[in-house]
Amino acid sequence: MEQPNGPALRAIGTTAAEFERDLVSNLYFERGTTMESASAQDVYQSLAVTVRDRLVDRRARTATAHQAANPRCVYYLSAEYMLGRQLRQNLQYTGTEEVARDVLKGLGVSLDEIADFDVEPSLGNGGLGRLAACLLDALATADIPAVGYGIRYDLGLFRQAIVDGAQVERPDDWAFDGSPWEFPQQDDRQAVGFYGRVEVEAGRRRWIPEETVLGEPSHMLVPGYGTQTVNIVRLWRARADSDAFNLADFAAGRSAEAVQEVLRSENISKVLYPADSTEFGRELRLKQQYFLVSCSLWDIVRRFHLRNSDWTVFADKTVIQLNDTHPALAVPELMRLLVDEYELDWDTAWSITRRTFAYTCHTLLPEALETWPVALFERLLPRHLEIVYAINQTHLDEVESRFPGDGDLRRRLSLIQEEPERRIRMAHLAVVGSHAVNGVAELHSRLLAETTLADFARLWPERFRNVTNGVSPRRFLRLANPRLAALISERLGGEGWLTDLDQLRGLAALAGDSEFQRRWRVVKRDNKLDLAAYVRAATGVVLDPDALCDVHVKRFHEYKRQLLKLLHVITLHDRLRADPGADVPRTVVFAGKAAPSYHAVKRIIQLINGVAKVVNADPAVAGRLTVVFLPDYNVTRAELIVPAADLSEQISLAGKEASGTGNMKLALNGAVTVGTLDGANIELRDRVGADNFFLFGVDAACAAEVRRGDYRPGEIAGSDPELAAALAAIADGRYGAGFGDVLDTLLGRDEYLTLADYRAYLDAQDAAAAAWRDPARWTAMSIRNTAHCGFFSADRTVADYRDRIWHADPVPVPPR
Ligand code: 26W
Repeated sequence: MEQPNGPALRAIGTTAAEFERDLVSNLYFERGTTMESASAQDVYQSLAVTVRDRLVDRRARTATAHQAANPRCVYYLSAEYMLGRQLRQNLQYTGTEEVARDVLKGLGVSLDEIADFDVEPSLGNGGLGRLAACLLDALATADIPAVGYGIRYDLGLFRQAIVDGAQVERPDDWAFDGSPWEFPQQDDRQAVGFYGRVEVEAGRRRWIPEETVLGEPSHMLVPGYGTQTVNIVRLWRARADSDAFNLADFAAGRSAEAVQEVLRSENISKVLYPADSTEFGRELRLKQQYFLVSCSLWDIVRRFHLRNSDWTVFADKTVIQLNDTHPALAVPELMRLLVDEYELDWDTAWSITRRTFAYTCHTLLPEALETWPVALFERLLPRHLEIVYAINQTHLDEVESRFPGDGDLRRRLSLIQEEPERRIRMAHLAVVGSHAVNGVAELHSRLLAETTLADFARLWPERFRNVTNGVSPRRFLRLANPRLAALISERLGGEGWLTDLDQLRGLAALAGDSEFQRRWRVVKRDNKLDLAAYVRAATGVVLDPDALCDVHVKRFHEYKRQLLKLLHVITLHDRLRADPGADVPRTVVFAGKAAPSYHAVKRIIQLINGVAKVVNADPAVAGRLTVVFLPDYNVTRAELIVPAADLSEQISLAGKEASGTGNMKLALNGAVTVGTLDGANIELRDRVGADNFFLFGVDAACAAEVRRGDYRPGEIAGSDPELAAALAAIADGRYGAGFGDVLDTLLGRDEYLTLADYRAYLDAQDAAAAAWRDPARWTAMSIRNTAHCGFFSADRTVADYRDRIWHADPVPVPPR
């Protein structure tokens, strides 16, 4: 349990001497060694503890301030968090980076070497998980009381290796060497039930679980930037009861059976599901979701009761944001707690529940909208099924009263899908149980209200809002791109822009300034040298730091159209073999993971590596075109690639990418976007100006139209010689045999209109090449992109959530 205001604190000194004293004593008392015999891991762990302790004090004062203020608190429920490495962040947020660098130097050690021992806890798949981390960072920076809840997976998102051009997945045991950033709290364990039956006791329905697992929290500190607030993210780990090990089996030599119970329990938080847009429908996944929800709601109610006793103020003190449908079970779970455990009447409980929850949807893909078989639900969560039915009854009664006799509407709005199999629609449950529903970009929120959730938007238009995503400028500019951050602070007269990103607008006036342009280009080139050094070490591929650095980095999915980028590369290969001057010197960087069972895109990864191998070995294009696939893309890799990028590929089919956040990170770091009118690309183009954005392709309405119509990709291929040549090159096996399956997806259905947008895309790329040939023009475009990215700060996103959904006020935390 957290102790506010703690003992007299030794570890808050800011001088180099005090820092060194604490580091050396942590080495001695935490690791039992001295600098003379310490390993790099020892130094890393001790450095981490030394920095962490400087945050603990702020955390204690935050807890004290929150206890006293009894504020409205934001609880963020997410199955995924991509927090990134913590050491540099915490050094920057405690203002000890330079002190640490000097002290370590004095001890004969380089901070950069030690920092490489910092392991990123990759407890997420992609956009949704990273957004959660950026929002927590911005919440703390805004002094808003908040707790993030998640699952402490033992194994994070798989590590990706490329073997003979193909993705190979390896387990990611991120805490193998122990993570110094987490605080396990065994005394806060919580029992979570599964299966069993429902009984009636004293007229009340009571769930008797057949199986229980313990949920043990460990939290990580979430410091605000330039403020005292330190919030937390609480991650739940499944533990077996201490008597789960079956000694009798063991004594009888049945050792596997002996640990069965233990494994079954701890399996729940063993591994993150690596799917980022296709539901898995596995029982263990549903158990993970209920495990997260049960532990978190128990903790939220416990915190409420620390300061309040009257349930009627629960929704005034508590707002729970559902990060997509993955934690949507929180709706029936809160109802179960209020009605079954705390014996409130149904209507009071329902009113509290609705006023407490808000739901963010992060996708438009039908296959990503989770539904669970009623049969599985009934077996695993029998009481929750009853509650879902009761909620559905209340809901459909309201629908009937508002739209009498419209059976179709009731069927469409029901929480239960009846055909072909009875399944629970988790998005419907989240909408019905929430007072606010938002998409993550203007187009996305509009399409949600017009298509996916149109019937609900008609029923409750007042609930539907938009909150466009944002990114943390602390992580994705200050930390990832210190060279650019220093140049910006120099020209803007300080670091105010880091917590007020609109100040970047001050750079626009310098867009044409030749000296500033020169400095801007030097920064970008030095970042490209860093990337080149890493790429050479990791893949052997040599990058030219003066070439146009063209990046397509994100999860692999057909709608993100990595294949369109590849068709461009193949066409460039053809053009350059015919005319070396056909394009500007260009480096194309691909990076991203594919869900292990998503074979179609794993084939695309193989083809990309096939193309890279041939192009990079082709003397006809040497020095003109280089292609590299960078393995194991994650937050740390993004921090290396984003600052080095010149051209940002945001080429998804319009209407498919809910928002995108990589687009924001790249533009913020001076990359110019080539993109479609999809997700937040639209708002990005509106902000940076159409002249500073290479637009192409059909828009969402047209894409839907073409999809509805008689679309013939084969004919497009037939009518465009360059496209036909590129497809033929694949068919002929120029980049490796047997990629007919990839061609079939294009010449067959071409679900994501890759061929339809090909020519427009090539034209946009030619326009980009033309701009790149004029360094003054390109650099001005680059500077304007950064200058006009203020809107895409996660601080603005949090301010919007505050104004439109959370209505939670900051609680200032006094300095010591
Ligand atoms: C059931 C499996 C599953 C797992 C994760 C389905 C869907 C998801 C996520 C919602 C996928 C995701 O990460 N969506 C991305 O969320 C980002 C943050 O809002 C957006 O910027 C991206 O456009 C969106 O694809």
